[in-house]
Amino acid sequence: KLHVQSGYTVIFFKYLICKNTIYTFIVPFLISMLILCQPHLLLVSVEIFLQALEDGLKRADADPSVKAVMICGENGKFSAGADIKGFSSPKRRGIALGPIVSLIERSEKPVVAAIEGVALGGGLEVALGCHYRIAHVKARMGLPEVTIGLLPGAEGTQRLPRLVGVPAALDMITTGKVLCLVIPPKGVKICSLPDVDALFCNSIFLPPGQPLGPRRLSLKPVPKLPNMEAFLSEALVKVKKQAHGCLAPELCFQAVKAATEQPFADGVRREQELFNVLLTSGQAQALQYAFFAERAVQKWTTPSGASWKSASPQPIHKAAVIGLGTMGRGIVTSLVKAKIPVVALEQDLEYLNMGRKAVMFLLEREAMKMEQGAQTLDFHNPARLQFTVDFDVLRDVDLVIEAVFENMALKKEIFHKLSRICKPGAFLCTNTSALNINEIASATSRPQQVIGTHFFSPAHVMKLLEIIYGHHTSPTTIATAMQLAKVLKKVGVVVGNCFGFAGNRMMFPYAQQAVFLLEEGSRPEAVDQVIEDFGFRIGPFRMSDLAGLDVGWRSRKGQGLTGPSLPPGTPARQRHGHRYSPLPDLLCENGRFGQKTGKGWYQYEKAGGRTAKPDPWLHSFLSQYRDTHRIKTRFIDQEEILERCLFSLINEGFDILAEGIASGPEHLDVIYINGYGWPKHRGGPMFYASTVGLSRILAKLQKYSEAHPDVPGLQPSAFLKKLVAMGNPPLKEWMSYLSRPNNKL
Ligand code: 3H9
Repeated sequence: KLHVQSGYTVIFFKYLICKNTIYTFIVPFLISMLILCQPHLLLVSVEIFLQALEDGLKRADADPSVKAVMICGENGKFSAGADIKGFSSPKRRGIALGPIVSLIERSEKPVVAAIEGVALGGGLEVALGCHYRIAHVKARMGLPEVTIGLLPGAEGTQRLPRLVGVPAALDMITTGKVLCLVIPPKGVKICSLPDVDALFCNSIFLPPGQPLGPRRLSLKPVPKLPNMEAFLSEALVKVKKQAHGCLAPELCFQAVKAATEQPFADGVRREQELFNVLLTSGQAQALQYAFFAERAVQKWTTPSGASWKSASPQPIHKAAVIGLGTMGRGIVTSLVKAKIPVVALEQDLEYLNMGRKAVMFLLEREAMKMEQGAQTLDFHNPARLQFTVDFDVLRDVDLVIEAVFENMALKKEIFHKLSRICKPGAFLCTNTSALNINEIASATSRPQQVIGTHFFSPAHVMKLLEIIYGHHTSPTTIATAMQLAKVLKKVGVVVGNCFGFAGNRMMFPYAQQAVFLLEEGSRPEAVDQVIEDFGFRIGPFRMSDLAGLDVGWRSRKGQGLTGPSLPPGTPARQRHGHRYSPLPDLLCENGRFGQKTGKGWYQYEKAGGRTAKPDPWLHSFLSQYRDTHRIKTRFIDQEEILERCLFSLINEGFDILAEGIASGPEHLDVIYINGYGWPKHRGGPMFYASTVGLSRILAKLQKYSEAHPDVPGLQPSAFLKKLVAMGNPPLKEWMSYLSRPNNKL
């Protein structure tokens, strides 16, 4: 009879004693190296953990009354793997988990891993060393080392292929995906842990005295494939293609390949060699920095002293989205996926019907990707998703996201209306990529509940949510928007209010340099190539063609930089005394809006086509343009392309930090990695700057600004100069060199 007590280990222990067939020796497992998911969980040193595990195993082996060992976690979690912080400490680098995993496997007594919650990285490798693995139906397992620039370094690359075969092991190890491996048998409801244990234990331990040899994974051969060589070479091509210059996936591949070619012990040696290459690589440091940066930005603060510690989010039971253009459609889809009931509103029935069709199409596609998706999302149910043209329907929503196009007058009109109609507690969010949050908030009677939520396209896919507080935005409103980001499975980053906020503001000088480089002699494909070789998913011109050149054109017309409002006599290549390139405007005047028109910086097979081909028309247009403006064409090398684009972006980042728009360099890095395709293995622009060296960046900016004195984006930031003068301090100290936070709000 199962005697249920409070703790999981106790339940298990009692169960086995009652059965009177076997005794358990429970190794108290989750200490240091095994980090649990909750912040309150204990972190103890790797040394203590490994020693405890080794001592426990030896004691169990020596004690004749112990018949079996079970390794489990506490508080519903097995293990999240090695302490990632430990990898940067040279002292801790030498400590090896692999030999302990081998020790587990060599044990003469059956060792069982009882997995609940997560078993990740080193945690799963421990489980692979056990003779049996039992798992809760909801347990999640994976080897995510690749995502922090490493490979499973405790023999996991050698044991996993022996357990699940090469294709599945390669997939797991080279992508780091976390899987729910246990599928409940047909007709079995998902049961609580004690039931599952009982179920599995019977089959594992009976009959007692089963030989352990066949249970030791290191002794098993790697399952053969009829076409292993061909399979591996195809897999390598795929891995390389998806890596975008990141080293870890390819080395993960090499380690698994070693398992297919060499005996276990040699494979382990190869794994170690490759692990050490990665461990000391800058990429691992960058990826581990990114892991912690993503968590650090959750702990937001503002220059006025508001912070995550004191602010509580309000629950969002129902939301509304205004405008069903590209952004609105994605936002509605995101909310439905997060199971938040949504009202979707458009200005008239024609737009509403178009929007409804598009949203349904996106949701059908998302549902197909999900297991039991359609039922779970239930988006045909009007209580979950309602379409309307009537603002009155918004009376009972807790939060509204306005996503109409970037027009201040229109946005203000909508906010004025919302302020009258929505219930007093409702939060009003504006999805804008640049407009002034304070001005939008001024149209309402509740500016404290107005906030910017800048989604990235496609909004149901992109992870970034830039959250912009205005002058009057309350801490509760910020906390609620951050909570919304979490519920939508996005990374929320809180920033201050300025034109373009943090992300786009840094993007302006980058995009500007890219166009200036064309004026001076380069070509779109040359610039894109350099940026993509650096690791960006897509270069600035391919990006511009994808997003549509008309978007920026409309904005520049609105700012009076081009079009009918441009004062007559304005020089073609100058605005407000600074260099300006009319090239993008000229392309638009020629009807070249990018992919949607089949022509932009590139040519496409047809309107809406995706394959960019260099366009001879554009090349001759560029040379005519240079002739007209008497620009001497020169060869521009890769170094100059990279430096002018990236260093001007970084330079703007320093200004943003100095102004208190972002509260730390990690914020800018998280924004760039999650919203702008910055290669994660380079840690984000500010981290990259720290690896290049601030003095070098400053020297280069000085050189380029001397050559282009009319380009403000190349004038080195005062904050950058200060940091260089202070001796190039490490990134985590940068903010301490700002005498006081100076918010421009
Ligand atoms: C490895 O195992 C190498 C092996 O091959 C052995 C080689 C010899 N280390 O994410 P959360 C912290 S490599 C240090 O917000 P969630 C995290 O920073 C490792 N800290 O919670 C945060 O701290 P704070 C392979 C860690 O519930 C707090 O815990 N393993 C670690 O959304 C809560 O985290 C991985 O890559 C860690 N390993 O998600 C797993 N894990 O509160 C990485 C967490 O101060 N971890 N923290 O900000 C994860 O994927 C998620 O954290 C997890 C929980 C799914 C576990």
